[in-house]
Amino acid sequence: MPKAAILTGLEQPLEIHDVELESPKAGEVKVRMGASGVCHSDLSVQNGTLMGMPPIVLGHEGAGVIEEVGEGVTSVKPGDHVVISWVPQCGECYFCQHGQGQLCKAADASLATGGLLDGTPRFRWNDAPLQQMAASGTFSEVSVIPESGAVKIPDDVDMKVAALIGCGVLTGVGAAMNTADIKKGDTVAVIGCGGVGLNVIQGARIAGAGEIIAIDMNETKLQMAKEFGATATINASQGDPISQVMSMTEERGADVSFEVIGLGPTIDQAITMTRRGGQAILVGVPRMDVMINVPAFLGVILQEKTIKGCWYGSSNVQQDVPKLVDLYKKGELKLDELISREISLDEVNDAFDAMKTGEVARSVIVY
Ligand code: PAD
Ligand code: ZN
Repeated sequence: MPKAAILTGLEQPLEIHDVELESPKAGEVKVRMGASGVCHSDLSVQNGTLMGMPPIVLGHEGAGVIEEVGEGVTSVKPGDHVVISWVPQCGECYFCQHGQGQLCKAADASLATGGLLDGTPRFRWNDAPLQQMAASGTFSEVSVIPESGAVKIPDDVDMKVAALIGCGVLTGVGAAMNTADIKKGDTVAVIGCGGVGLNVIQGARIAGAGEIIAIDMNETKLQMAKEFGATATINASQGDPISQVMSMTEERGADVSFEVIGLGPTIDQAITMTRRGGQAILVGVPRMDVMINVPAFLGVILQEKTIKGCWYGSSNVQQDVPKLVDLYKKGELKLDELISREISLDEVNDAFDAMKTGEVARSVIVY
């Protein structure tokens, strides 16, 4: 029986228990986890910002080794190393067929139910089904996921790095390279320099941005942002970031702004600090009741601003995971540097605390 970290109630610390795990059904695979990052979205399920009904095994940023495959599985075999995609992309629905696999229709069922593609989870605990976050549940030594959620990678990629690719890197780098249209020399502003925001910064650097303004309230994060490619920093705890971005851009605003926290006020800041004709990309996931406050005519139409949501970095995981691995191997993507702490599964609550104080980029559970 694998050990897993279970959220038993909203705002409760995770509990480590032995859980039962069924064999993979047709089109599913069993993965022995090598590592799992702790992402803000895990914390957001714990505090009720994101849906997910306890009891549930959290964790969605993981990588591991295939241990068993269900009937009909052809893309991976036991022994293969895989990155886990928390949006399993079926390849067949309207969205997958239109180059928007990140919006896969089949994946919706798992997000809504806490199960796999058929709506049922493979974990059991206390004689009842136990949900798994986003068709993954990577805070477990072993998990069963859809075949389409297992993306094969070379065996020589460190599991910790591979795990980070599964969410923070695909989302952050993808936001800059896929969701946004960054032109050579553009000025980019990034609000929030955590595990995802630092990846937006390095994605913007690779996309050719000229100036990258990093905004955070934590000095350590701003220092990290510089290592990841930021050319200027603004500490948002020491004054209004909008006026500072304006003065850095001849009062025009940034060509492209990213919000990577998930708060109403910073979403409004991102839109306001975007120049006329520019793009505001919203990555952070706010509470369900947060509204975007922007005047339709003076704020959007006359300004011709694009306000665009970003889901999973607009990634096609089968294409983008190998690309990111290549960029990492060429030394263009900093991934080892994202790992602030290596922890064991039973230290996962400490990782949540560290994330709340903003002191880490990523804590990574090593199994
Ligand atoms: P994180 O907690 O590592 O980073 C958040 C950062 O924001 C920290 O560095 C904080 O110091 C900083 N911060 C907090 N408040 C402010 C403020 N008012 N002004 C400036 N800086 C501030 O989180 P993360 O990087 O893991 O995740 C960021 C968000 O992205 C979070 O909402 C998560 O749920 C979301 C996310 N979205 C997707 C997607 O597909 N859209 C995927 C993965 C994560
Ligand atoms: Zn995540």
